[in-house]
Amino acid sequence: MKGMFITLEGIEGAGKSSQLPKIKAFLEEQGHLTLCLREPGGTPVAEEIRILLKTKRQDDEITPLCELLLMYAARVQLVETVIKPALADGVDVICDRHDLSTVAYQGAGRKLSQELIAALKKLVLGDFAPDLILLFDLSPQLGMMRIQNRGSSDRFESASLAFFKRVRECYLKCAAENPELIKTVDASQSEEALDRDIRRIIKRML
Ligand code: T5A
Repeated sequence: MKGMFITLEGIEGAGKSSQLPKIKAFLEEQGHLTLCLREPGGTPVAEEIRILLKTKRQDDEITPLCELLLMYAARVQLVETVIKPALADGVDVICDRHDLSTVAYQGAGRKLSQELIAALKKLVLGDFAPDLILLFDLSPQLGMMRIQNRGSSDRFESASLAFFKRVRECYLKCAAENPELIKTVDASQSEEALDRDIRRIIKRML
């Protein structure tokens, strides 16, 4: 049987990485084999692209279009070499971010055309899509506070509050338009409460 493809989405600091091992543990309790990945990244090539994308630099500012293409270069490498083979082997894949991040960050955040992003997605991924998207919804103010507690910020974390407001609004609009696929959880709750909500959603899916 084919594995399930679950992706985690939301703004910075929403708690996706913190919940990832808990989701893995829950699926394994149910007897599933699971693989945890992140985007951009997850293969040696894609991890190098991740460093390029996250590093702040003064000498050669990455343009929004270059950023979009790098995201998709990393994604296609991960999907073709890791995600599709794992799913075909019956392994569940949980990925910290996937293509909805591009819609929210490069589309709403960087203001690139959503038509362009949809066309690129179709070209690169065809109909490949997650079985479930968990949207960790959090106010950008709270997300930024959590990030600042961590210390230095990367290229994305240095964006303005207005940028993250657009990203959040876009996520919520997509969730409202696709309620079967995208399940929103309140990421301002404690980690324990969030874990309970996520288990409930995944249980219904199983
Ligand atoms: N990107 C990515 C795009 O622009 N387009 C794309 O297509 C893709 C795929 C990736 C960057 O790339 C961008 C978006 C990103 O900026 P990243 O470091 O992977 O960079 O970024 P994030 O996925 O946002 O990782 P973060 O670590 O910033 O956010 P998380 O994973 O949501 O949050 P987490 O779990 O690390 O928690 C952050 C802090 O909050 C605390 C944690 O202890 C931690 O200190 N925390 C909580 N505190 C209180 N209550 C809770 N419930 C908490 N949960 C966690």
